[in-house]
Amino acid sequence: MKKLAIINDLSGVGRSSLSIQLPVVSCLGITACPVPTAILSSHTAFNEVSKVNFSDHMTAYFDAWDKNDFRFDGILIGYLGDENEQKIIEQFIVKQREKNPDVKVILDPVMADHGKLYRHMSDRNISALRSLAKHADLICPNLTEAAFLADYDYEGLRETLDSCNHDSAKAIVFNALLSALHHITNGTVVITGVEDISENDEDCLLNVLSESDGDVRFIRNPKTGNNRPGTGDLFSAILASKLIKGTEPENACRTASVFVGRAIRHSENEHVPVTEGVQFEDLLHQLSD
Ligand code: PXL
Repeated sequence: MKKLAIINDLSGVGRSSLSIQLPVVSCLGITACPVPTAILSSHTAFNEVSKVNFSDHMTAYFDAWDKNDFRFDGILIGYLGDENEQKIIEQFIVKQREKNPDVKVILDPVMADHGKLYRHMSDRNISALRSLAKHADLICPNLTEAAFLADYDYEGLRETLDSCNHDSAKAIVFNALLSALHHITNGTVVITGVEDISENDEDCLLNVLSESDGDVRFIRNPKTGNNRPGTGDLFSAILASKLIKGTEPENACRTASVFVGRAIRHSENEHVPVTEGVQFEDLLHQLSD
């Protein structure tokens, strides 16, 4: 059975990060090996949050893994407790690549959404994530994170995209942003969950996939409800699991985005409060089929 190391926070309430990724990865038939980056009482969209970073313990954690000669088929990185974790994670990646040159590193640069950094995030986190992106085979920022990584003005980018009526115009805008992102990573880039209106005037979520050979593809799904916390974590967990099982990035993105769309629709139908994320538990069987 393939093994995926999942480096992300453990948040008690709100279905984000490890809380959603562990069951999803297991359900996809992959052994999920968590590395907590921080322990939070809930994700940071709630008013009261208690947060403890794991950075002081992470080196010993990885050293023990190394001494046991644990090897992984993939490494999925999400929310960092603080920017000091970047170097420790980079050392872990380098050692794993020595043991297994085919290990796939997937970075979801979790730091922001809707034009704003999450609470506890700063410029230092942006630099740390830029540095980690150099080691990644694939990065999957949302539009805000892509703008921060590429040092673009988010509002300007959003306005320009909104003024484009056709995909050919949108492709020009995305190509410029993607070329900046390909300067910080040699890997594939997927810009996820971009709010979009299709050429038939339907609200949809757009994923923009760009492999390093320069081919850019748009993957659209109908918008099925409100934006919710944890959907990026859900997307990246499915994407990473599919990639290490050998699925091509485009198909992996399609599977991930269809499931995220269903989970959002189901959460709307069940009247789940937005801060509680997506109700995925009773849909998990659809992933294992
Ligand atoms: O889902 C992204 C995420 C992960 N981890 C923490 C968060 C968020 C988004 O708010 O607060 C702690």
